[in-house]
Amino acid sequence: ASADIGVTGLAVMGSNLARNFARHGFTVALHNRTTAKTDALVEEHGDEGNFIAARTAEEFVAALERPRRLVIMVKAGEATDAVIQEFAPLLESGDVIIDGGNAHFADTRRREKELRERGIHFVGVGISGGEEGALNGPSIMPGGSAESYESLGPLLERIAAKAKDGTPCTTHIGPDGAGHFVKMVHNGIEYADMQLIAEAYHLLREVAGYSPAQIAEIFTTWNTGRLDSYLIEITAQVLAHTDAATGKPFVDVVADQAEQKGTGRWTVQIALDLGVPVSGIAEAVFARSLSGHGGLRAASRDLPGPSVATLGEAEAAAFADRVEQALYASKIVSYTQGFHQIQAGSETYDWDIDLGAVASIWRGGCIIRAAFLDRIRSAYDSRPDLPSLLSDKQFSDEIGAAQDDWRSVVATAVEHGVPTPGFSAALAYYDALRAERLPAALTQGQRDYFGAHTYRRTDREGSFHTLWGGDRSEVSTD
Ligand code: NBP
Repeated sequence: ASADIGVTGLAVMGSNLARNFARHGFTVALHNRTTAKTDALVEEHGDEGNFIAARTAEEFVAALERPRRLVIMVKAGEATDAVIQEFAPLLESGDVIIDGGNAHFADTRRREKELRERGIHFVGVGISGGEEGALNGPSIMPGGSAESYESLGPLLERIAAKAKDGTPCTTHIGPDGAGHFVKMVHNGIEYADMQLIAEAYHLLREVAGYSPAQIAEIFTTWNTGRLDSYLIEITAQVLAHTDAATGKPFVDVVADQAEQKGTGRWTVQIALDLGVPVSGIAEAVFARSLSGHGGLRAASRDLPGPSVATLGEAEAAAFADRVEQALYASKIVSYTQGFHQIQAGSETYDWDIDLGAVASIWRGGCIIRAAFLDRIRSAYDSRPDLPSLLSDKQFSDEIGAAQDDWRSVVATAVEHGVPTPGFSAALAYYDALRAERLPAALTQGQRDYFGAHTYRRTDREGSFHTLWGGDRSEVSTD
């Protein structure tokens, strides 16, 4: 046995991850259900490092040094369970199974528990950065036991992306499903970020009358400032691209129906279970879903909208500056909501997640990497019990400075009939948090009226009910 680590499941992600390990000097055992893929990998990339190709599960396990470290990179769901069933009987106490697929964290919790009872460490690992990241350095979010990280961590730190200051973009997130949970919320934030960028584009196009090429330039400029991020950078490239077949802007020949694989939906489903208001992520998921209802949209095309003229050239430039403010403020809110969800998950499942460390490992390798994450990291590092990102002085000052423009952009969007669910939801969240009193008091009154659900008072302890159907006197229900 001489392999430092093994990878089973050699589709695009597994192959690239195996090559990444090998390029960093690790000997990597390879296995795939269809052995032709193993052969192809060795044939095409065998010269990049030390690989041991295994044809059977037994050969694969025998190739691994103990304690064995075995990465599963197969299709998430039933395939993962099938592979675990195949390998677990061949392993020994202290060995580590690593699931790098996009598993639901609840599945990871179940698998971890089952394998722990058999003495095997099971580490659910969130990996972000797509194929390119897997090969050249992803952001890696491992869960599982602290003991397993001792064995696995040094390898992950070698292959992970490095932030600008050289820190590896991986850390032990927390026990059992913590890594996959954080990866899920990462993807939810990614949905929200993409939606906000899409709304900014839509406003610049519809309200200010800019062309995709002009908007590409605006995004390129934004990318030199506080919005500096991978997603803004690629947005500029997509908008600047011309379709070869028609000569039209690429964005105008792509069908406007966004698809999704499900991690955004999971984020919202779990947020509902945890009672965390992630309205920005939810609006992003719904916006993709609405775009996909082609029939409904076609049937609604004749609904009346406002008749407002596109802005003139001079106004357009000032409007673009305001959109930058609105985008930045809304982005702060999305991250505030996402980190709230991680905090809530951490409390519910006893994960003790370090939020500053999460921000730190998202600084490189992953889709939401952004200069902005450095600031989130310092906000949590200087105050780990920060109730919310919006309580950080620097963020609250910035959002305070942006708010007039943010409101003006949302108002303009409404006047022009351009949908901005992300911007609007973020602003509503901000205003709701700020409010001295919310109409929730009235909601409680209604609930007490029709369902005797009781209410608490602002001036006295206890629980009360008003006899709405009788003399409307108040009774204590404690
Ligand atoms: P796929 O998700 O397309 O899975 C293909 C692999 O699963 C092949 O190796 C296939 O073996 C194997 N497999 C299947 Br399907 N059923 C199996 C079974 N019952 N037993 C054993 N092996 C089985 O590959 P991928 O796109 O490379 O993604 C791998 C994992 O990484 C997924 O969980 C994905 O969600 C996750 N992920 C993907 C990305 C991305 O950008 N693509 C990013 C981050 C995470 P075969 O060759 O014999 O059919």
